[in-house]
Amino acid sequence: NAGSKGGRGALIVLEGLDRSGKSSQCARLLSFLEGKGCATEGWRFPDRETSVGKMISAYLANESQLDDRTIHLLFSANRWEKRSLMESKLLGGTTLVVDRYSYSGVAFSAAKGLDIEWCKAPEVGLLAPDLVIYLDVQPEKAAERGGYGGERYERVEFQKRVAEYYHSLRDSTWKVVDGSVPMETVEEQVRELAMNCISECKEKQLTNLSW
Ligand code: Z5A
Ligand code: MG
Repeated sequence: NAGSKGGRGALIVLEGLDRSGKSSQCARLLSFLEGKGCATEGWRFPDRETSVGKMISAYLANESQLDDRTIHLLFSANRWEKRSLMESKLLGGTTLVVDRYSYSGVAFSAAKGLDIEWCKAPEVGLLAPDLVIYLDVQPEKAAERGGYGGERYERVEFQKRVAEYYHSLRDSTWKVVDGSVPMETVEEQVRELAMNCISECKEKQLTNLSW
């Protein structure tokens, strides 16, 4: 049930490989929607502000070591600790533009070698996105954008595995957008998908990820 007169907000997730442009496009979409007077917030996972998020952040910065299953569960816990706030925002009519979500969680951990079904299990029951925009960029092309570390070859190989797992997670909520074209071109497509989604999901029930 939509909790506000205008209907509920949409849960819009951006996914894609490293450097595919997710954060750039989330920011652009957010300011576009704000300009339209649409109640919107930008969220990202990991949310590094919480105590779980601080553990994740230390791990990503190589300041701490955690085994693969432990960090997987922390990423998932980081989404669970935001679930009820996410639900109340959406029911209150706010659209959430989310930079990475459960798909990152599963694809990255599976690419490290963990069983994909094991990876999916802790995500079940989180809110299901209304729209997942996957920014499609070849790993080699993404690597050229800079910000990649010294172990580029290894990273590109890893990103290729991540891309394969992302591919296996695609469902009816996914829209694949070519992320290798100029930012403004990507932005236009993202806007259109988002606007359609926002108007279509107003009266739709929120559902849970079920995999
Ligand atoms: N991770 C996980 O394992 N499990 C989980 O559950 C979750 C995450 C949620 C940190 O994520 C790591 O956590 C990530 C996955 C893992 N790991 N790795 N490896 P993060 O979200 O904090 O990562 P990030 O560093 O902030 O973002 P990113 O993914 O690397 O980049 P991006 O947001 O997709 O791209 P961007 O910052 O918008 O753009 C990158 C550069 O490309 C920048 O210079 C732009 O100006 C440029 N760019 C962007 N778009 C274009 C186009 N269209 N043309 C040319 N240049 C462009
Ligand atoms: Mg980013």
